Amino acid sequence: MEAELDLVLRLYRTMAAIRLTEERLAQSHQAGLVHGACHTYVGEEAVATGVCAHLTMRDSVFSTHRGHGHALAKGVPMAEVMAELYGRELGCSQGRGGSMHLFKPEVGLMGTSGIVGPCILQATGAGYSSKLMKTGAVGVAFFGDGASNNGAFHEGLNLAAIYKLPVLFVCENNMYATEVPMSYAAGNTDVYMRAAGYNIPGIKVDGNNVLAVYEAAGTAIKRARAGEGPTLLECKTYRTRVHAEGMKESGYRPMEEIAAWKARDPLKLLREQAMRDEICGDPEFDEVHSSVAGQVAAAHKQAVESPYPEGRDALSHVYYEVQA
Ligand SMILES: Cc1ncc(C[n+]2csc(CCOP(=O)(O)OP(=O)(O)O)c2C)c(N)n1
Repeated sequence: MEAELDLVLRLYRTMAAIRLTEERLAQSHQAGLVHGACHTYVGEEAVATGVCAHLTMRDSVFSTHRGHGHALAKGVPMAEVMAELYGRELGCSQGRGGSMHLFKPEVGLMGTSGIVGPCILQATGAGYSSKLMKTGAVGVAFFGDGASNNGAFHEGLNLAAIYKLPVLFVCENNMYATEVPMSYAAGNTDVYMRAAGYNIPGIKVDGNNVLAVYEAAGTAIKRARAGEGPTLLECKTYRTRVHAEGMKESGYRPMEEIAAWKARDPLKLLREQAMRDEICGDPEFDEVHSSVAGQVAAAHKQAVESPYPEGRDALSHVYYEVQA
């Protein structure tokens, strides 16, 4: 087990990397550098960070339209994430995919997707493959509360349950699917309770508390690796920016609610907790924060300096090429 200080600063570093990358991407979107949509993960950083801290490169992550944080936490370099949104050669999908098609199988990031729901089934498939091949790897699906009302949720959880597959289903319940409140879309807004229908553990955790997410995910992943089957982990969280960059707060959620969640910022909560527990204080966090800020600035520079793909290469890197 890592020393507490190392763990706290490691988790903080990942959250800061996601936060500062997202803020840079939001500015880049305003400047017209981003081609296509840009759904940021600001406010939800603790979820990807706490879960991915337990994963190795052999474990697979399947993600959503809001996937930059998952990609970064799983180990895709910042410059490759940014360059992908800027449509450049350096991008992890060679600039072909943009924000919602981030892929880097070498580190186990098996894809972000604009189609809401299927990542649940793909992670189930990864769990099935792991079981057949006896690799010990875990499949992880990150998805929103909106996706939990999609048929893929039932199919994936049911299949994983009956075959006891090594899968972690992580529901990032930020209370809204675009502008539709979960309280309007579901009879029971507690997604974790649905686990009982599949006879698997369902855990609810404060998704803004990275140490709580880390602990709950650790238990679930240990269980998966031991062959005991899947877990549904519901992280209660909030996106503090608009659904997608360029949209406006149109009145579907109260400003006081946004302010209340901003006051529970996951980076701030970790600082406060570490100070209360006398693990470390602002100087240590500030040092990490400024070193991450330097990395983000360098990654952005590298990304904008990367060329756009040549027209003649439009059909390469699109399909898997079998080596002769
Ligand atoms: C299958 C499918 N249905 C609908 C959409 C349109 N859509 C895009 S984002 C979104 C909301 C998803 O909400 P949620 O799963 O809670 O994720 P969040 O955006 O809150 O992170 C919807 C419905 C889609 N992309 N795919």
